[in-house]
Amino acid sequence: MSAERIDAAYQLAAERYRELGIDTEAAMEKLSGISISLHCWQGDDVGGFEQQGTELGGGLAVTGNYPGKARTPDELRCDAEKAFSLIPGRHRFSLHSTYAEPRGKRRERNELEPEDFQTWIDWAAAQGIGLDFNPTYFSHPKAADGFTLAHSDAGIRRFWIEHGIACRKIGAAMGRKLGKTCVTNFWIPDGYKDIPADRKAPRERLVQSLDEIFKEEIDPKLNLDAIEGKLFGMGVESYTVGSHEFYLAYAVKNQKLLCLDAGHYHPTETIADKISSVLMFLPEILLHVSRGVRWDSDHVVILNDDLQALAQELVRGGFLDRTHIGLDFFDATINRVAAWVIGARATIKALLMALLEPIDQLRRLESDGDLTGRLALMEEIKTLPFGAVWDYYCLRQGVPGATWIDEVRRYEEQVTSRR
Ligand code: RNT
Ligand code: ZN
Repeated sequence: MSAERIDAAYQLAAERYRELGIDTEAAMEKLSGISISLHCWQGDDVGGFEQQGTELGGGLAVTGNYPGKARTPDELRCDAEKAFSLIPGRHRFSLHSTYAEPRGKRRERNELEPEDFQTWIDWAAAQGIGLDFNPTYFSHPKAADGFTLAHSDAGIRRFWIEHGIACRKIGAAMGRKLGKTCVTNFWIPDGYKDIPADRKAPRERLVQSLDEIFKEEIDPKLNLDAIEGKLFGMGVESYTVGSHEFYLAYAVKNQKLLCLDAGHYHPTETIADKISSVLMFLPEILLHVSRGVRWDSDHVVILNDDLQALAQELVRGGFLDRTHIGLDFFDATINRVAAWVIGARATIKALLMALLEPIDQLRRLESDGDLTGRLALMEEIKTLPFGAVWDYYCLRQGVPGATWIDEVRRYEEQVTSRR
């Protein structure tokens, strides 16, 4: 569609929204300030560049063998740049420690240094984006039996504690060098396939390990720590040491960021409802925007009811300034660059939709006890001309509208299919 027609459709749409008291310009302005953290691991099926030769592990699984996955850090950066060019707004990139790029000798995970990520930092600086970070407690011989920070062996625990300490320092270095706070997110796979005899001891060990990792104060302007709980993983069905309750309590006590992953709860439980509860007691949270299909399958995020409910909560509650939004999915059955773009665009669309709600009116109906009117309005606003505003936003941000997929196809033909 030509720019003139996009503009004409937008003018009509803006008028329609104005009738409901909604300022589309203000919504787009607000949206352009929201950064989404694009996860490196969609680009190479959570592979990383360590070449440990160990399987993914940790109850994580990536299915599919779509050709063209990034094999080197340069290829991954190139793919990420392509994805960023098709996503409106300025965003961030989230790295796992296994994506280190040592300039000299490869260091073990407990000895990693900021300089092992210098190339990534230089790249992020050139892109004008911030970085987020993740220690990697899987795909490693010392995680092969499924336990890390809660391991009964003090030596193995020590190794993983040191890894956590090293990663926070790397996060702080990223924050300092880029002038943008890094969120370092801790997720561990520890748990049992079958019924444990002792649920308490591993949790006591995890508390001790976390306390040691977080002992050193780090300027929160440079690095923020997040902790991510989970219900279960594959092969870890009966017991997860770092459950939701464990980390919620730990985060409240220690004022850490709680990471809520959309796939980490019972299938009918959504994270949208949790936000206004946990933010009563926590200063900030991290979201792992994901999509579970029947289980924590990490499907590519799409614009479904769950995602819309999530965005509505952030906007209605005024929580955007206290929420770090990260993506977490991995699908190797489709083009990996397209997967990034689909998930990121869906998330941004959901936010724009939420910013275009007549929220004052909805709230008034609710407080007046007019629940009929509330439901009627909620249904009516679903058919407002949102698409015209989205097209216009993409145009203004200098990214393609629905034709972005042509760019990915071209890139596939010229680059990824030749790998
Ligand atoms: C695992 C967690 C975790 C990982 C990434 C790769 O269930 O969701 O966030 O997906 O760290
Ligand atoms: Zn996650």
